[in-house]
Amino acid sequence: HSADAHRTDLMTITRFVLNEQSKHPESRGDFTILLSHIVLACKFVCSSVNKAGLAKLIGLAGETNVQGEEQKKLDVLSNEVFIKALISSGRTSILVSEEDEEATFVEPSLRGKYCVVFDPLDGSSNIDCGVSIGTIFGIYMVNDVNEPTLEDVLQPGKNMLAAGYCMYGSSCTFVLTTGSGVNGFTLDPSLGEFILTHPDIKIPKKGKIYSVNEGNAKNWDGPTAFYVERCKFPKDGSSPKSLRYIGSMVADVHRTLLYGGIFLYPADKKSPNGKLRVLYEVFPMSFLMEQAGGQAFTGKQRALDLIPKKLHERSPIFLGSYDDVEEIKALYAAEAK
Ligand code: P6P
Repeated sequence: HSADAHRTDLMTITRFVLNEQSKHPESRGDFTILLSHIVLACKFVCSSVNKAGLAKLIGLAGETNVQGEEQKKLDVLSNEVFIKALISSGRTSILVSEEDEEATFVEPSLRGKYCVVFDPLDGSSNIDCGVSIGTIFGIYMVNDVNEPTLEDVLQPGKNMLAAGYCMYGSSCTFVLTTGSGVNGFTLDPSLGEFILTHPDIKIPKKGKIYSVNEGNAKNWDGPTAFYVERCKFPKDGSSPKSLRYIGSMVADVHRTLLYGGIFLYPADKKSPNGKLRVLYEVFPMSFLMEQAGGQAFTGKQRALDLIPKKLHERSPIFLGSYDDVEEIKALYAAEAK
């Protein structure tokens, strides 16, 4: 194969997932159908996010748009799009969204064997200044499709079958794991297809970047404060790490996945469980990090071992390069003694 042959070998996310499916002969293609609905919803959100800026600038957004309808906030619109797409896939039984206090139980005639937990537009407070934002999702198998219960979405993250995010930035990037590695796809707007651009992503074993909101330093506990201090004033004569903090989880995690380093949202005195939500922020990103050769830690345990008690509960999270997370684990272990 010459180099340019790869350029024409267009591997789309649809073909990629179908290839995965062919590895499971018993599969009836339910997951492939579910994922195609998630991908469609992401394409819609991508186009809405890209237009939002313009709509706002030329005054369409305001109170009403050209059709005189009330212009929906993007996160509300995104949530409706995902809920409708997931229900119409006929492959889900329970949906948990960051936007909805209660879980959505799909009506029996449209029920399927999957449960989807998602944040339809994470970091949406950053839209107006053009910072990248994203959709984050995780997929569980329902225990009994005839009797879906909240227990089906209060499973530890290690039970997730798949997880991913779609980042709406300078390009639209979809990153996915189905439990055998991590792959990245970039939307080609002219084709309307996600093309495989980052096959088999592996996070560097150790990085040179730490990513945390230093503005919370006053409230950090000992191990976090000590770790961050050591990032800035290394004792072993190595050069200090760089600080990169965007404040949009999908963007910060995507950079960490590709460049290496560590992303921290620790507990602090104000929020003893940190800020990020277990089901649809911590679990999907932790699953992706482990699948890419990194790790994810809550300050007490492996993030994916956590068993959530409430749909929207939070957890501190330290995720990224294997060796970097190992260092903070050692500091928390020493404190626990
Ligand atoms: P802080 C965005 O609001 C978000 O939920 C995540 O996307 C992001 O990582 C975090 O909050 C930023 O929080 O407290 O640093 O502004």
